[in-house]
Amino acid sequence: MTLKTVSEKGLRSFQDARFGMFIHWGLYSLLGRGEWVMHWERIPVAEYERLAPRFNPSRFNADEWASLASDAGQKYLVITSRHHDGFSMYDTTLSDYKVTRTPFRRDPLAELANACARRTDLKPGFYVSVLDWHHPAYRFREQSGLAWADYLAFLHGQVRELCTGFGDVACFWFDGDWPRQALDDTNRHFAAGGSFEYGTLYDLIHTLQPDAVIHNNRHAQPLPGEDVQGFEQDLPGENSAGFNTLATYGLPMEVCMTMNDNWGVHTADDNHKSTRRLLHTLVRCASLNANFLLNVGPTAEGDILPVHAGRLRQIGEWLRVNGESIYAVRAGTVTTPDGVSTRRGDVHYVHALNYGADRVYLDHVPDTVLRASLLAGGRALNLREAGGRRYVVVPAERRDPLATVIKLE
Ligand code: FHN
Repeated sequence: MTLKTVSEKGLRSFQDARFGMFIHWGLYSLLGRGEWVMHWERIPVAEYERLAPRFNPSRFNADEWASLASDAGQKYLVITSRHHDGFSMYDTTLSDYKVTRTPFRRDPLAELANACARRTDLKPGFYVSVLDWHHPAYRFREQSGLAWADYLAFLHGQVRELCTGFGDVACFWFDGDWPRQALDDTNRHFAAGGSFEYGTLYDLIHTLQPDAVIHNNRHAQPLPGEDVQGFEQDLPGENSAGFNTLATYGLPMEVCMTMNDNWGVHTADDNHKSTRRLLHTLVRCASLNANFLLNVGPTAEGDILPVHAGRLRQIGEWLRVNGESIYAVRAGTVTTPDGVSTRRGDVHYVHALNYGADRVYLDHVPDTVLRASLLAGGRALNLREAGGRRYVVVPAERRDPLATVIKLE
């Protein structure tokens, strides 16, 4: 079987988007101790299920989340349709363990997809955990008498629902299959009962949603049909999280990252990254041909934490002035000691991220470049040369404390 891939149009628009919002939201949000709370605290299935009758996020407003993403300059959002806890956050016909069977009764994925459809600048994407700590055909085949094929029918059936019920989807984001993970007595139930039949699954998506890219967070070499190579909590080439030992394989890339240290809301986690650090990560991603999918973990009431919303809005303010250097660009070729660059054709954008001195040195400037200017405001800069090296001087009062962009054309 020849595997399909995403359409050229879909891949281009995904890459052009560069910045997305990741949303981890589910029953675990009620406990406020991260999305792995069921596993870390060894909460039995029957006890965890008792969270469902408590789920009623009265302050959830899909248009507000969509408009925050838009204010941040994000072009797509990816929300957990079902995380490892097995609870479906949409009105699936394939399980009763779902959000529409809680007091909330509403379908947040449908509301978010509709909120995106009302705008022109945002598309929805869906996170799907292939690992399921709850499903009887994944974890409890012996007791339930179900077969692995029953789980596959559920997984593939849910993906079909997500492909057909929510309009245009930007991406499918799979998680929970970590081929290099060591198993022991605490996590033996993570092991799949057979193949996930990715070939069939990916062809289903590429047929029903030809413009949707497929990302599978396998922490391993991408398989045929996967359109994007992912990096979790690290830039390509870095490995602070321990997952990212891989080479890059020439595919478009996406980096996903938490704002603090957890994906799902954690009330004791105040280790929020600064706006500057988050923005620099976005800029560095763009300079490496990678998208940046920045996570928020909303509360069980349906609020995105104000501290996260604030950082998103600050990034958005910077993007409103400097977005030309981030959207629809590709990896840069000009180099600079204290920053990075992006490029669109013969136009180069150099991001001065840290100032060691007045001069911003520019190396590998192609001959096509005749002038330099500040992207913010358009003021011309003299393109000078000393000792065979090009440089510009950016006056202190013109520097952006977050990142200054020099346009070369
Ligand atoms: O276990 C998940 C985790 O909860 C979260 O969803 C992240 C997002 O990249 N992925 C897994 C860890 O690799």
